[in-house]
Amino acid sequence: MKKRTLSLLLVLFLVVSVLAVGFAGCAPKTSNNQQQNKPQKPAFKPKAEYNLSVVVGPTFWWGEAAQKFADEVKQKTNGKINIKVYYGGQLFKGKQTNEFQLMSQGVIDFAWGSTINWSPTIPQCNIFSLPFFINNYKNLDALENGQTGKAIFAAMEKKGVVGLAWAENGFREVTNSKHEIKEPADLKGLKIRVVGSPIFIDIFRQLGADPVSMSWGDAVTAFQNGTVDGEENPMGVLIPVKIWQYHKYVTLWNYLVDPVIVGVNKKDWDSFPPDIQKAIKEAAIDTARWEKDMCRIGLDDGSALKDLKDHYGETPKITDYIKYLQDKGMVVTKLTPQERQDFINATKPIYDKWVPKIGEDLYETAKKDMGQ
Ligand code: X2X
Repeated sequence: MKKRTLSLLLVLFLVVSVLAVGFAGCAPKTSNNQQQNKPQKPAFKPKAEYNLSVVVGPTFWWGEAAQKFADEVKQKTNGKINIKVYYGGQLFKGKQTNEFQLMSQGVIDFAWGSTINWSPTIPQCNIFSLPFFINNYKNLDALENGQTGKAIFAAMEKKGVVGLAWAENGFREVTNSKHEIKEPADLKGLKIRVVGSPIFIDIFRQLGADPVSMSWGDAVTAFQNGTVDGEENPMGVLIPVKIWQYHKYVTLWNYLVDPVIVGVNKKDWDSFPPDIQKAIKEAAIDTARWEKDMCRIGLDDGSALKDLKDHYGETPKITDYIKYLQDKGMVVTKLTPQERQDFINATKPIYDKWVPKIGEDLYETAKKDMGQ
């Protein structure tokens, strides 16, 4: 009896062993190994709230787009990712050139930031600030979508920020309260507020003006108090800030361009599962496209207005920014090719100092992207 039980147990053991080996053989080996070796990633737990930094206020298209982005992210992630927009530079307490650094440290999670404000940390961003280098939207798009854009995003990523999309501030125009600016001599002695990036001080000194650098918040106070004679900004800022209240003259010289980048702290980004990353990236691209359209209405070949109507089903209130400024009483000056050439010649020395800082390679890459 005992012997029989023992033999039965032995047979049973053998059968179970054979079956177990058989099943193990059928199971996909890699997944088996992966399961054993891979450390279990903790389930994704989003922060209750992510913050987002914008220099300007909610009435600027740039500011409006940031809120659209936050809304779209919330909707596309079924409420999992909740972004709060902080306007007027609240997150960097006045010093807009600190925005990138704070984002790379994780104090700021997301930002819709100007390349001018980020260029003290990412010198490659100064490529957009070389005077009379980019000149039109076709060149700008070629840079952003080409190797130049890739190189800038790579440089950002090395410093802890992931670039999600290219939005826009725009081609910057010079305004002032004294007189028309048609040639470099007209800038002589004018006190011009410029942004914190040092290339702007160099450009305006080179042109004979008296530049003073200030953050945006202080700049608006300086316009109101008349402590500066002029400033330079794109339509997307000039119109919402109602620049005609302070300055009568605007010269459309398109001397340089200011893209806005939608960025996110890399640690935040890496914490998101792929489906959340995809949703955020799509929202960034979609809202950046809308914002670019808003910045370009009436200034491009008509594509921006058409895209707003066809893709977003929108007809904006103002469709001709230049006429709008004229209707508000501003004197709008367009340069003749010769006048423009005089400014180009006068700012050439800026390249000698700044191309080495930006990097000769990137400068050559940018020219290639533009087909030059
Ligand atoms: O400060 C400016 O002039 C502004 C609003 O255009 C930027 O943030 C670069």
